[in-house]
Amino acid sequence: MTTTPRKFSIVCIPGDGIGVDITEAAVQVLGTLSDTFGTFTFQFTTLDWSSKNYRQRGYYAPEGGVEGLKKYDAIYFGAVGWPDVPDHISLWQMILPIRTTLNQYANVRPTRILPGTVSPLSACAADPSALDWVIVRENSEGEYSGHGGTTPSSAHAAHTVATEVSIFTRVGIARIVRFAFETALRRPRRTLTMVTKSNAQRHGMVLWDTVFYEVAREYDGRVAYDKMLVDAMTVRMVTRPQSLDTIVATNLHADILSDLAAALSGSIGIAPSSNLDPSRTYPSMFEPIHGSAPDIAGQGIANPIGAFWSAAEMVRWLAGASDGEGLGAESMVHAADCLMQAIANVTEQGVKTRDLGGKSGTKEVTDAAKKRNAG
Ligand code: GGG
Repeated sequence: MTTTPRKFSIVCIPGDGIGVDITEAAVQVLGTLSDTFGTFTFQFTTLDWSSKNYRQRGYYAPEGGVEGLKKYDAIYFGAVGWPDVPDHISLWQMILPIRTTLNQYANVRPTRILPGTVSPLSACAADPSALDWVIVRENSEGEYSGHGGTTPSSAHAAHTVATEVSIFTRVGIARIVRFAFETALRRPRRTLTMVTKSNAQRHGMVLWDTVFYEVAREYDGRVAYDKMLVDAMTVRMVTRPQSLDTIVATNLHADILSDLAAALSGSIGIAPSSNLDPSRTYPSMFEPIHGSAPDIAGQGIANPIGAFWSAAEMVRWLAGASDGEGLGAESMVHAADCLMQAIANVTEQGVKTRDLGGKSGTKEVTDAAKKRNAG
């Protein structure tokens, strides 16, 4: 029996620096994957929303551009940031409006040690599976609310005062905590750790603690849970990685912890992320967590593994789209698993970029992943 392949329209925003290198590599790998399986196809559209664009025209996304993303099935994002544009401009003109406009309130960041790679943690030398975490980052509010101001408006005046107001809402906290519990339910260790700084920050962080324990009652007996202060959490990640599984934290705390997690797993170059709208009203966005790395951009040496892992997460997410009941969904989940296996085979066989201690370039790693996908 032949069935028509499921078709997905993917909008790629390579962005800046190595974002361009690794997005191109991910598109190639996704193409090989869909050819191999034959049950789904991707139609790619590329948008040049970049710092270069900003310098030439004064904007990253044109007016109405972010709204226009709603017509796609998913967004694949590379990296943003370039030395001649202040980082708060590149974040606030592009990536943050996409996350908030498209209701992508859950940012999911898995971390584990890939075969053939080395963690700096001694606890993982004998047992790499000791580090196997999913960090769930609140992605829509908190410290990234953008409220506050500077008086006088110049940051260079002798007595400048600036405020940075974090906004935490009961609705926003409850939905991300519930999402994290649901994630923990599907994990082998079924453990959730919630991270705040509620000893020092007595309003928003205390609201987080309160709402967390309210939601936790729904999961009593199904998920083990505990609470950490963010400073103590960094110590626990380094000294007792095996005691952690799923972690939920605010926008800023989880951003920092996930960079640490990536470094502890061997390199930030391998770390993926999914910006999800769990309601599936709008497209979700998939991007490696690393930035644009201007120092190695365009040299053919960027690690594309974080981009491939993000692509695998995109395929897994698209498998659950509403038209996918039955074999279509099963085949795509299998394809995502195969891509993850291909990544593991590539690193295990020593085809690694410099950040992982190897000598291969982006193209060699990409070709090796494509070959294993097709095999
Ligand atoms: N590919 C991810 C990227 O470009 N990140 C740039 C960055 O600094 N992002 C900040 C954030 O995710 O909050």
